[in-house]
Amino acid sequence: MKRRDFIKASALGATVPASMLVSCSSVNSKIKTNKDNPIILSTWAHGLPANVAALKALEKNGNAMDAAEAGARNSEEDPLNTSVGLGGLPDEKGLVTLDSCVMDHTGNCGSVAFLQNIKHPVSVARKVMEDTKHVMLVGEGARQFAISKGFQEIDLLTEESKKAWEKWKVEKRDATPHETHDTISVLAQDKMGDLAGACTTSGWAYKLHGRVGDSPLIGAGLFVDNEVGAAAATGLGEEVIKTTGSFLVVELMRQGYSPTEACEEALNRVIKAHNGNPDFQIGYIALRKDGEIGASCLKWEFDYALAMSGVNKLHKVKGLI
Ligand code: SD4
Repeated sequence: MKRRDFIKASALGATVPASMLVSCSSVNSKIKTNKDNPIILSTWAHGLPANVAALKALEKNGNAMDAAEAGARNSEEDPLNTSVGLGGLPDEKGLVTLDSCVMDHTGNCGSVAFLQNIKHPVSVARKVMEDTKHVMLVGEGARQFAISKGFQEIDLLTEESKKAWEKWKVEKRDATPHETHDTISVLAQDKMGDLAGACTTSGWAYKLHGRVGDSPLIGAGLFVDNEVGAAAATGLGEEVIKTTGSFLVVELMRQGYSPTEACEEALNRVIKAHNGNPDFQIGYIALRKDGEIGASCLKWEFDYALAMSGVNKLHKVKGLI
């Protein structure tokens, strides 16, 4: 039985012998490093300007973490993006609450959740990573931390997002994350071949006050393993959390799945859990250490922006079901 077939069979319930596990864990040592060929991979169409900002950070001698952060900041300050930072649609109470995380090539990570009134949660997440002994700060504590680090407080609700929320309050219609699907995840590989990622969102529009999604959760919204690859998610956070989606994608790549196959297999778990017919969207992007990239989504379509070898282009994948 080929390794891939064996792994698939074992996922269906067969036992994995110890010899196979040893063989699997050594697979990652065979993944070559893509060097001197930076790659930026981001979710959705606003990934295009995010990639440009990320590439600029690399040009200024930034590393993969600088690039991923710069890309995420680009969407956070765009008032037209209704799922991220400024202009992000608020929760049921009309409050914009932000979730974000970063992870670098050393396995270090930082995260903020339920953060309010700060324009660049991704940079606060990075400060948590670099300046504290912790991984995650939430709510009022995260806001106070941000202010202590010099971040300015601003009102993130724009005229447009306020109007949209007022309309929703009258209609009280169920909104779903795939209606306002603009969460940005940025995966970056610098010229040294190191990987890093960032994920940032205002989350599910009109969510319950206090709701936190997958985007600030390491392993769910984002995961980076510098030996293997990086992955990130967009879509219905609750379902990404239940399958530890981004971690799963990276682990599948470690086991020999290609980046696209890994994204698909992670989504297959969700499809199975929903009897073959999930009525929501999840999209994954994956960047392997050797520079191969992949993406997949559950339903409809999903756009991702890929910048490499001097070309920054939007690509589309069709849903698996
Ligand atoms: C969340 N995953 O808060 C985010 C939403 C999202 O594109 O990705 N929208 O669940």
